Parts: sequence; C-alpha cells; structure tokens
Amino acid sequence: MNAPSPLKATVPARAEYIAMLTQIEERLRWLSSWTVHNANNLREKRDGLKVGGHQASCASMTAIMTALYFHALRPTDKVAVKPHAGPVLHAIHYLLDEQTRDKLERFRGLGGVQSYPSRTKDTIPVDFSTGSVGLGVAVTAFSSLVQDYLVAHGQLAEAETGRMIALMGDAELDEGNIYECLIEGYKHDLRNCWWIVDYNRQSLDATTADRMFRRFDDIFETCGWRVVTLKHGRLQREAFKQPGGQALEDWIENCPNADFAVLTYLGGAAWRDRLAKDLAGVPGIDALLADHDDAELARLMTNLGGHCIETLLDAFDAVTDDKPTLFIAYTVKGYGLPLAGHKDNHSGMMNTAQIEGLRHELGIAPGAEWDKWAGLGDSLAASLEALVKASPIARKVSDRRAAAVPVPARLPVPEGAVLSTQAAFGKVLYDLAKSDDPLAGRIVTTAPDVTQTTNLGAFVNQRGLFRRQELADVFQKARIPSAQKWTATTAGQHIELGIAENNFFLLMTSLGLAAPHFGTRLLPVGTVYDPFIARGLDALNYGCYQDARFLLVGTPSGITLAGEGGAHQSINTPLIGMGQPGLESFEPAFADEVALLMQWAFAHMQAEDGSSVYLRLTTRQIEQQVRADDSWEADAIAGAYWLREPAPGARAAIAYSGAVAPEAMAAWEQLQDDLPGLGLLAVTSPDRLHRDWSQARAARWKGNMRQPSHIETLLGRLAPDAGLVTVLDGSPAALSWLGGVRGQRVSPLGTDRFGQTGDLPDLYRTYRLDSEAIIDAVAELFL
Ligand SMILES: Cc1ncc(C[n+]2csc(CCOP(=O)(O)OP(=O)(O)O)c2C)c(N)n1
Ligand SMILES: [Mg+2]
Repeated sequence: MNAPSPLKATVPARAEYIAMLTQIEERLRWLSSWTVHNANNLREKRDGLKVGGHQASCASMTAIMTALYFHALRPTDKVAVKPHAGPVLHAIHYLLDEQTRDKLERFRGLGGVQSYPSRTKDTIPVDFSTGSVGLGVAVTAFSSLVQDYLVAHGQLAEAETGRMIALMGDAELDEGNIYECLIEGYKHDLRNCWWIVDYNRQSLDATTADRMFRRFDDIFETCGWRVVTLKHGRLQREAFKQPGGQALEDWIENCPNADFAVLTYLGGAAWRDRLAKDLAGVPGIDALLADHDDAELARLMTNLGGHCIETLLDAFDAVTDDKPTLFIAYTVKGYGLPLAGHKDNHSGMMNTAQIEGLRHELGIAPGAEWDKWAGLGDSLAASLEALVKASPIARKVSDRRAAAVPVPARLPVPEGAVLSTQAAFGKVLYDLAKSDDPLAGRIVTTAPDVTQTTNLGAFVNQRGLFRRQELADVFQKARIPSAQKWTATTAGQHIELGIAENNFFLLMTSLGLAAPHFGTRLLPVGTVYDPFIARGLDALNYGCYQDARFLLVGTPSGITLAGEGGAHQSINTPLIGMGQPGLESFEPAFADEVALLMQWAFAHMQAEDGSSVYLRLTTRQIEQQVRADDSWEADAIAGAYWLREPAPGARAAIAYSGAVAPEAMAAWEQLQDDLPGLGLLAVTSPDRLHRDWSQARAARWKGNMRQPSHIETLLGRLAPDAGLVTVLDGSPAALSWLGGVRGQRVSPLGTDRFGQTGDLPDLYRTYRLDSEAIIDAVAELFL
C-alpha cells in the first residue's frame, strides 16, 4: 500500500487533497493541450506538413493519470502509457522538473518530445515504448511474468516487485493480441498487472459499438481478472440519490454511445432539452434540471468515473492484493475541451480562439502558458509543488544497470561430420545447459509451441520448465517413455507458450528488457518456424524499437524444409532481417559458424551499442568444413568470408548464404577447370554486410576517412569486371545488391515464388537453386 499521506488523514484534509489533485489534473490538461497547440500553431513550420498530436485523447486521461501518478503509483511500478496520451506523461514529468520546456516546445520536432512515449528516445523515464496499439498493453503482462521469474530465481526480492500497469484506449480492446495475451496470462497465473481502460467509447474513426457493453467484464473475468467499472463520478452518484435520480441513472445506462457523445459536444442546453423530453413527467426531474444551470448540467452529465479524482482514488486504493485487475474508467474524449465528444476529435485540434478560451478559463495569463502553476497564487502553487514532489512517482525507480553476464571466449563446436544448423544450435544450447557456466544460468528459452521441432528440447530436458506453481510431468510419472521431460518448477528456465506468435515476441521483449527493468540481465533465446516470424512481425519490431535484447532463431526456413510444403516456406525473412533495425541477422551454413555466432550474439545482446540477433537456420544436413585455422571467424562475424579464396584478379565468384552451401560448393568444384581462381564467398550476414557498406559510404559523404567496408575489401580481390552469381534459399534481392558494390555484373538466384511440396533435388531444380542452375548462371555471365 501507499504510505499514507498526511494530507489524507482527516475528512476535510481529504477534500483538500482531492481539490489539489483536481488542480493538477487541470494543469496536465492545459500543458498537454498547449504542447500540441504550440507545435502546430506557434512553432515555425518549414515543410507544410501537419505536426499533429492528440489533445482530445490526452484530455480523456488526465484525471486517470493524475490519480495514478500522483497517488496510487508505487516507485517500483512500471507503466505503459496509451501512445496518444504521451504529452500528458511529459507534462507530469514537467511538473516533477524532469522534463524541460525546451523539449516540450520541440514536441514532434527533432530532439524534442517524441510523438509517442519512447524508452530509447525520450529523456524522461519511459518504462515501455508504445505506439502500435495493443502491444504496449499486452507487454505489461509478460513483464509481470518476467518479474515472477526473477523472484523465483532469487534475482529480485518480493519487496522490490511492482505492478505492471497499462493505461489503454478502449479501441485497444479490439486488438487480437490482447486476447491472446489474456489466455497466456491465465495459464501462467498472472499477477501484479493492472490495465486501466480510458473508456471514452471512441476510436479514431467514430464512436464504438454499444453491443460490447459488459462483454469485456465477462471476457476478463473468465480469464481470472477482477473487473472494476468506474462508470459514474461522485456528482452523478449524488444526483442519483435525489428524487428523479434513479430515472436519470437508467437514462444514462441506456443512452447509446453516439447520442451521449453528441450531447456532450453540444453542451448544457442540449442535455436539458433532451432530458426534459425523455424524462418528461418523471417526479423530481424538473427540480433536478432547474437546480443546474447549463454549465453545471453539462458538468454533471459528463461526471463519469474516469474524470472523478475521488472515484479513481477509491478504486485504486481498494485493490490491495496482486490479482490482475481491469479498471474500466468511463470517460469523455476531449473532456474539458471544446472538442469533447465530437466523433472527429481524434486528430481534431483546438483553434486559436478555443485554446485562448481554455487559457482564460484556467486563469493563465498570456505569456505564462509554460509556467507550471500560472494563475494559482503563491500559496496554492507551493502546496501543489510540495504534493508533486512528495508523490511516490518522484521516487520512481528508473532504468537500472545490470552487471554483465560473462560470455566464454568460445562455445564448443558440436561434433559430427554432417550436421544441420538447427541441430548445431540445439547442441550448443545443450552443452551450455549441462555446464555450470554462469551464462547458462541466465539463458531463458521460449517458443510458441515449437520447442521440440526447433531443437530446444535438449536444453529444456536439462534445465526444466518454469512455473510459479510446480507442475508434474504426468507422462513421466506414469513411466510412459518420452524424449521430452515436461516438468515445471520455479527453477526452470524455459517458459512454455501457446502457439500465438505475438505472445512469443512480447515475452521475448519483456525478457529482453529485464536488465533495465529489474537490474538482472537475462539472455532470452526463442525459436519460431521462420515463416511465422511474419505473424508476430509488429511485435518483433516493437521489441526492437525499445531496444529489448534477445536471440531469435527462425527455423526451419526456406523451401529447404521441402516436404513441409509451400505454406511453411519462408521466402522474405532474409529481407526482414536486413530491413529490421535493432536486429542483426545471420544465416550460417556450418556448425562452427553457428557456435561462433551464438557466442558473438550473447556478447552483442549485452553490449551498450548492441542489439538483438536473428539466426535463420535449417534442418538440412550439411557436410561440415575442415578448417585450416580460425582466420575466417572475424570475417564471418562481419558478414562474409572467402570459403574458397579467389585468385588475385579472378574473373568470377559465387556468393551463397545458408542452406544452399552444398550446391554452391558443388558448382564451384565443377567450374574449377573452366574458371581457375573462381572465388566462393560464404555470406553469413547480408544484413551486416549491407549496413557496413552503406555506413562506409555515408561516412565518405560526410568527409570522414573510413576503411573501405568489409564487402568492398572482399570483392576487391576480384577483377573489376568480374561477374558474380549469388544464391540463397530466400528472396534473391538479399544478395543481388552485391553487384552494386563495385559495379559488377550479377546473376541472382533465389526463391521468389511460393514453393511446392517435394524432395530437395526436385525443389532445388524447380526453383533453380541446384548446382546446375549456378553453373548456368556463371556461364551466362561470360556469354
Ligand atoms: C496497430 C495500430 N493500428 C492503428 C493505429 C492508429 N491509431 C492510433 S490511435 C487509434 C485509435 C485509438 O482509439 P483509442 O484506443 O480508443 O484511444 P483514444 O484516443 O480514444 O483514447 C488508431 C486507430 C495505431 N496506432 N496502431
Ligand atoms: Mg477511445
């Protein structure tokens, strides 16, 4: 519970406390509106583009955020803020002297406050980035699970735990990933999670469906949540007790969302007309209407739970256990602004006369718009300042620094003359699992119901599943033979997930934020069938955007999974790997490359300027290389190395990635006689090669002398007019750009059609990935 504030001790003091919080709410409404207004109307414009911002979405939440941040929040709680309420979050930190006027003035400008709260780009503490609606909500549940994991593993004291809170818009309830997350949360006995819905019944386009009324209660309660509905504020509840009040309450209960919005927009006189008509003859109504002037009537009718500080405080204070709780706070979009209730107010903005009106209403003098407590008088300003500074959020635990987990200089290379990269990956993890290396203790594995088919099984057998409530393996107890142990304990290191890929990427995000969130570095390793990365792509992007660190393994991949057929073949994932910032992607072919890249990944995931890492793997068994030395390794990490060195000034080279290594090698062998000195380039990462190449060029434009890029150096061994054949089991575009590095002719091979079912020789021939296709392509270069 919160430490009791001296201001809350007695009844009059509580009234005073609520009055002060109401003042703070007005400031937040003002500052968020003014921030948007300033950026759109006062700041110099150079491009004719709308700056944007969401005054109505902000005003919808200011009371909720006041009650949460200045009353209910504990220092260890973490919050994901509805993206378009970002300016309110910044205003809160402005009141705390943690945000500058300069940055507010540059809202949505370069170096200014970001449009939507950003962990990495904003300078105030942002626990979770938000922007893609739904994801920022669900991630809080997974972070709560990660918190439980750390407690169970002795890495976090129960006393240091907090609630993971999402402040969400009601339209976010339409996102499917919310329900996927509810199901997973129930399975994992979710706790310490609050979702607070700004239930303004408006989305971007319009008012939302009345039919959903109370449906959300059922859905959440079924999944183990407590649902607290804050429909009415204190004014309304008191009015309901007056003669005619019951009829008024019933009327509100039955009022369609759109009608309520229209009347809110039109204001007091419209409310009066409508109520007088609809409730004509009801005893007490005439007196009730006569008791309120138009402004008072409008205030009464919009006094919904989410705008009543008192109601919000009571609701938040009443929850003292750790049961997941959904607060449905009824609100008006644009509350307290002339935009209130209008169906087009999502991107609507107050015009100059309207913002001037608001300024005047709040007693703020022209020119004092950025003064924190303008127009309130010294004494009230001092009291508000003291309240703000004494609030728990002022003692908020911000991002932590986690001690690095040492990574061994080398990970043992799996043995075997013939091996697939997927098997090698599983073996490297298994060896770690068996060891007492500290690295192994921090690895957490997970998969969307593909643990066994992606070779995570051996690690899981060794390290066990994680559950807060222990779970026996019934098959094992019954002595039924099975390759897979499925016992779950608090000590386990694999988090079992259902098939939903969005959940998988959100859990990877939460695990990958354990270091800044909870002060302990975890090293998440997650596997997914490569094509189904696309299912969770936005969640993957979401994780990368906030610099979560994880190792993603997409396997198996490409048409190389042969018999699994077209529906399971990934084609464009190499391009996803190249195009996704915050994710270094690799496609190795040999087991020693896998071990090398995994070692590098565990270090890179922890580096200050590191990132997440993606390995695209395959189940294809490939004959392993005998290496003369380890001179290839640094080049492989940089993205490519000469598997067969070209002769100086060679006329051609074959560049391949991943599973098609045997075809590339066979073609190289067969061409030896015709093209002596032909090079064979193993491209382990088109992604890193390309990035390094563009960075080197950018550096030259800026006049910085830089070494040539890695790919320029490698291709520099060839004759200037040498031809290149590129080949991979994926979009040919991932490698065809190599021709542009030095202006060489290139013949790109790869898959760019949906594949068929078949065996490998048939498929490679059909899709022109076999050695004959490579030889033909080389020949074509010399025609
Ligand atoms: C995944 C995704 N789709 C679409 C959008 C564009 N968008 C931004 S806000 C919004 C509607 C928000 O409505 P609601 O969540 O109810 O918030 P309110 O502004 O009403 O508080 C939409 C569609 C988005 N940000 N993310
Ligand atoms: Mg809404």
